[in-house]
Amino acid sequence: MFISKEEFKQAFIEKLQTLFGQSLDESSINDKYTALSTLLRETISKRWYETNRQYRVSKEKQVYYFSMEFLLGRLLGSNLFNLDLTKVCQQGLNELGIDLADMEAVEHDAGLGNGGLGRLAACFLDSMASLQLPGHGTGIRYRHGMFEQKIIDGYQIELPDNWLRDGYVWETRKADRAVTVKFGGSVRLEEQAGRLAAIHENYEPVLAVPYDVPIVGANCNSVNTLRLWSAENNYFDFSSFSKGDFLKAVEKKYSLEATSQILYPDDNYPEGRTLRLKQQYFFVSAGLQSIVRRYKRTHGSKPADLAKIHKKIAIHINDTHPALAVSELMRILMDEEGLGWDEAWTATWQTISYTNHTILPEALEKWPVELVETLLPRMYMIIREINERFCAALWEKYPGDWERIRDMAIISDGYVHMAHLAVVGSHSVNGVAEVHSNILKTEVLASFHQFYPHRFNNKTNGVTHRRWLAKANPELAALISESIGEGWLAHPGELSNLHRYAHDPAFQASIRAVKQANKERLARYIKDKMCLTVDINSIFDVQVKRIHAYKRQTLNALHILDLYNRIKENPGLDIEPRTFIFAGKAATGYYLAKRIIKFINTLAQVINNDPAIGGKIKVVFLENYSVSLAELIIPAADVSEQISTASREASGTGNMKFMMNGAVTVGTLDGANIEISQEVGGENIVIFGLTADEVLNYYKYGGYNVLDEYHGNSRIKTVVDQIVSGFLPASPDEFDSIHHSLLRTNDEYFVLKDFIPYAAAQEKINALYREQPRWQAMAVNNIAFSGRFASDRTVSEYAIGIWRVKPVVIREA
Ligand code: 26V
Repeated sequence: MFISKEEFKQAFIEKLQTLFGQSLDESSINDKYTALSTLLRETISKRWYETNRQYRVSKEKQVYYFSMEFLLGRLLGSNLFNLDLTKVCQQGLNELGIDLADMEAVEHDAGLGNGGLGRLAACFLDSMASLQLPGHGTGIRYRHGMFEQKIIDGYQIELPDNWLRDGYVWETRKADRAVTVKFGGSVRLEEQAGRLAAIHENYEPVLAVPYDVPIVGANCNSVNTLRLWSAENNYFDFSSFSKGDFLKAVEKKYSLEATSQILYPDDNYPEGRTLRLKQQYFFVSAGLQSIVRRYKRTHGSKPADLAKIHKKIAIHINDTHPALAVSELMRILMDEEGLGWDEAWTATWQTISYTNHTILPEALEKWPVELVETLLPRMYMIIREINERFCAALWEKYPGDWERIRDMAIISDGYVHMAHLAVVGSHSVNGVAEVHSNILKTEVLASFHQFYPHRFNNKTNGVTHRRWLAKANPELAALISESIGEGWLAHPGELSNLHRYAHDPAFQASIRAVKQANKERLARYIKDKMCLTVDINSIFDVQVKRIHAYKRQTLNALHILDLYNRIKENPGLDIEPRTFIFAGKAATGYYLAKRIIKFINTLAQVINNDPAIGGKIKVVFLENYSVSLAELIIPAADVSEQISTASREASGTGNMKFMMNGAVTVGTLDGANIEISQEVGGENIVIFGLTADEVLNYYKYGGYNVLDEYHGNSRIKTVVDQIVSGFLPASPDEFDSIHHSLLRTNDEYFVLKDFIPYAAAQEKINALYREQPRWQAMAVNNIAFSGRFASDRTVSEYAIGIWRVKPVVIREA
C-alpha cells in the first residue's frame, strides 16, 4: 500500500497507463476516477482475502444482515476515509492539479434503497466492519435503483436510474458461486428411505449470481462482504429461434432476469406486486443457500452439525421483507440436509432475529395466500405447518380464545401475515427507538409480546458518524479534533467533551464560520442547479426525507404560507430571514405525496417572486434527494425539521445526522426525537405538538374534530382556504387532494391540531437564533450529545444483545 504522497502519485500515474494506456494529461475525469478506485481496490482486496481466511480459520460466529435495500451512496470517499488515505491522496492529487472532490462526484450513487431503512442497513455495514465484527450484508443487485427525480413545472417526474452505466468498480462477480432459486411448479411428498421427501417439479429455475462488494472497516484490517444477488440466465429458446420467432426466443430469458431489474420505489406505501414477492424469495433463498454451503465447509455437513447452525450463524432480517428466511431455512435444513421438523425448527428460530421498522397499518406486509401458494409452493406448505403448530400452542395457552388466535395466526383472512411469521420464527424482535418499541409491545404486537415477552427489545437507531460527520463535514471534524483530540472518531461518545466549549466565544465563532462556509457551498449548488439566489445570512431551515402524509411536509408548507400572509399584511414584520429547503421523493403511485411536492413548488413560485416581502423568506425544493445530496445539504442546515405525527415515525435517522452537524431540531415527541431531546436537554431542542399517547388515544377513542381547529382559528382557516381558493397559480382543483386529506378525512395526521403549537415553535426558533451566543451554544451541544446516535453504539448493542457475535481482530498478512 502506498503510504507517502510520492508513492501514491507514482502508483496513480502507472495505473492510468496500465488501465487505459494514457498519460495523466490525456485522461478524462472518469478514467482518473477508475484508476484511483482500482488502486484502492487492490489494497482492499488483500485485506478482504485475509479477512475471509481468518474468519474461516477462527471458526467464529458470523452474522448476516438480510435486507431488500442497501442505500450505500458513493464509496470512493468513505473507502479512502476508512483506509485513512484521504490526506495522502488529496495532497498527491492536488500536486497533479486534480481535485479529489471532482473525482468523487463522478461515482454514481448506489441508490439500492428507498430511504431510512436502506440507509440504516448501509450505516450498519460500516459499523460492523469498523467494530471488527464478522458481519455481512445480503441483498439484491438491482439493475435500476431508486428512480431519478426531476421537477418539471413543479411536478415530480421519474426517470430510470442507471447506476451501472459506466460499470461499478467496487463489485466482483462470483459466477462460480451461483445458485438456483426455484419458482412455481408443484411439490409432492414422497416416502424415501423411511422419510418424507419433498419433490419439487415443473418449477421455473432462476440463476442467482452473487456480486460481492467489499465493506472496509475504519482503522482496522477488517473487510467484510456485501453480497448482492443478480438474476441471470443462459436460457435460450432454440426452438422458437429456429422457427424465426426471435422475440419469443429471448422473451423467457428476460422474464426470468426481470427479478432483479428494479427496486420498488415504495416506502411505507404498499403496492403489493407479484414481482416484489419474487424478489424477496429470490435473495432470501440464494443468500441462505450460500450461507449453508459455507457453513458446511467450515463446521461439518452431517445433520447433527446443521442442527447447531445457530451457534455459528446469526441471520438478521431488516423488516419483514426477508421474512421468508424462516420457511426457507426450514426447507434447506429439512429437504436438503435431512433434519426432522423439531430439530430444524429449534435451529431456525434461534438463528433468526427481526427488526420492525414501521407501525403504519398499511405498511405491514401481507401476501395473498393464492399468490404464495402458486409462486412458492414449498414455502406455503412449510408456513402452513408453522402456522398450525403455532395455533395449537396458542390454543393450549388460551383455550377457547378464538378471537385472539385468529388475530395472531400467520395465515388468516386469505393472507400470509409476514410480521407474524417473523415474530414466531425468530428469537428476538426489536423496534428502532424507545417509543416505537413500546408501541410494538403495547399496541401493534401486544398479543405476541404477551406470548413471547422475552423476545421483545429495543435498539435505538444510529448513523455512521464517519460518513455523516467526518466525511460530509470535514471542516467541522477538523475543528472538533483540534479541540478534543481525535478519539471521537473511534469512540463517538467522546464527542461529549465538546460540551465544555459550548459557551466559549472563540469556539462559537469557529463553528459559526464552518456553518457559514457549508451554507455558501449549498447556496452555490442551488444557484448552479436552479438559477436561484438564496440569502446565505438567512436561517437555513431544512426538511429532507421521503414525502409522506405522516411526515407532514404539509404542516411545514402551511406554516410558510401563514408566514407569507403575515408578512404581506405587515411588511415590517420583524423576523430573521429564512430559507426553507425541501427535498424528497414520492412513491410513484402515491398521488397525495406528489401533490404535496407540487404544492411546495407552487408556494416557492409565489413567494420567491414577490418583491413585496423584501426577500425575507424563500422556498427551495431541491430535486433528486439522494445520499450524496444529503451529504451536501445536512452540514449546511441551521434548523432540522422532524415534525411527523407523534407515534408514526418509528425512529427517523435524518434527525441524528442533522444533530451531529450542529443543527437545532424543531420536532415532535416522536421516534428518536424523544431520545435526542433527553440527550441534549430541553433547552437545546424545540419540541411541540401532540404526544404519541394523545395521538393513539384519538385513534382509539375518537374525540378529534378537525372542524374545531378550522373554524376556531382564522389563521388556520385562511391557509386551508387558500389551498383551493384560486389564490395559488395552479388549476382550480390542483390541490383538492391536500384539502381533502385535511377536512374530509378528519385530518388523519393532526396537521391542523398541531398547527398553532408548530407556529409557536417556529417563533421560538426565530427568537433563539437572534441570540447568537445562545444559538451557537445549542449547536455545539447538539454535536456534543450526538455520540449516542452513532451506529457503532447501535451495532454493538445488536452484537451483544441479539447476535452474540464477538469482534475478530484481523491481523495484517
Ligand atoms: C415498507 C413497504 C411496505 C409496502 C411495500 C413497499 C415498502 C417498502 C419499504 C417499506 C419499509 C418501510 C419501513 C421504513 O422504511 N421504515 C423506516 O425505517 C427507518 C429505519 O429504522 C426509520 O428511521 C423510519 O422512522 C422508518 O419510517
